[in-house]
Amino acid sequence: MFFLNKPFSLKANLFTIACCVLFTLSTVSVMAHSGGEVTSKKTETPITIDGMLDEAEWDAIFQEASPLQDIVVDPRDPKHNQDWYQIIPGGGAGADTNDGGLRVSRGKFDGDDDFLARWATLWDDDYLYFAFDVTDDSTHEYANDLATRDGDIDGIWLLFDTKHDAPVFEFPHHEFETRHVANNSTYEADDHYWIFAPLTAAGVGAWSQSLSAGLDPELGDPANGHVAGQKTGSGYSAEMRLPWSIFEPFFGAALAPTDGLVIGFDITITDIDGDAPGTYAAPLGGAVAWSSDFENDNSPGVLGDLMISTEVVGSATSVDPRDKLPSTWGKIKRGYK
Ligand SMILES: [Ca+2]
Ligand SMILES: [Ca+2]
Ligand SMILES: [Ca+2]
Ligand SMILES: [Ca+2]
Repeated sequence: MFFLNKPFSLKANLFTIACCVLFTLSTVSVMAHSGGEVTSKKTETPITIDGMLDEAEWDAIFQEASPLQDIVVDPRDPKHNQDWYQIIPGGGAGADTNDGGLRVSRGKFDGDDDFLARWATLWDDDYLYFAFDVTDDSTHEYANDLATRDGDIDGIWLLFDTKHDAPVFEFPHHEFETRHVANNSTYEADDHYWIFAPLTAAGVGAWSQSLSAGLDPELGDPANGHVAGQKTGSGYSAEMRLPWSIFEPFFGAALAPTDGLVIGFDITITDIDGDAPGTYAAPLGGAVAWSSDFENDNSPGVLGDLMISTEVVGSATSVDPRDKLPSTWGKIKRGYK
């Protein structure tokens, strides 16, 4: 150690400590708002929006995403092995329950056959794509008027903070206090969400509800082919494509998918069960979010992060992903009706 003199060593140590502090601070400041992080990779082949998740691109990205990205009621169950957070009851106007799972924000779930969602996202120059494979023991087509959302649905909410500028809240031990966030974060002009009903008597549908409760003229018109769903042997599947132009009125300019772009993002899935179906409330129904809880339609501060990557899906592996399809996923695919 002859080449190290003491002053240099002290300086080096101080420098190291300063770097560590700065690194820690910078890590904290760039953390996702509620912990969820997902990367959307590029697809070179446009996705066919038919509710069938049989594209090789979906196979490839689902293998990367599941089970760590699945929406499950108890992320710490060894079956899922997710190291995410627990919702602290009290958000959502006091309606959070946690009944049936750590991340359940409404109602009660009775296990993975009652509700479990595998999902993935891709993009190309025209669209941001989503695929959902939802396990649901009691599926229901929405049969009411599409122009207004009339009653609760088996449906999917996609929520966006297009400028990714919602306030950040830090909570220790992955215990997320949505009540505190709700009191300090509200929807602004760049924040928006859409509600999708993948199973409808009319074929497809979507609502836009954060600024007005009406049917979204672009996403909600079946003729545009942006949303499709299918019943499966275990529940239902859904595919959506959101034209990048749909974000422009909220973002205030063209939202271009560039490498490293981060958008605030979350998902809520509402589950109505029973015959006739009830609401997304206990005892049969429920609602659960991917990254936060059902406060996400009021408070963009609870959203997670969606990052755009220009890496082409499947390009990192030379094997055909269909040969590696997990048996459960293969079973689900075979269950399409
Ligand atoms: Ca498809
Ligand atoms: Ca269910
Ligand atoms: Ca915002
Ligand atoms: Ca249901």
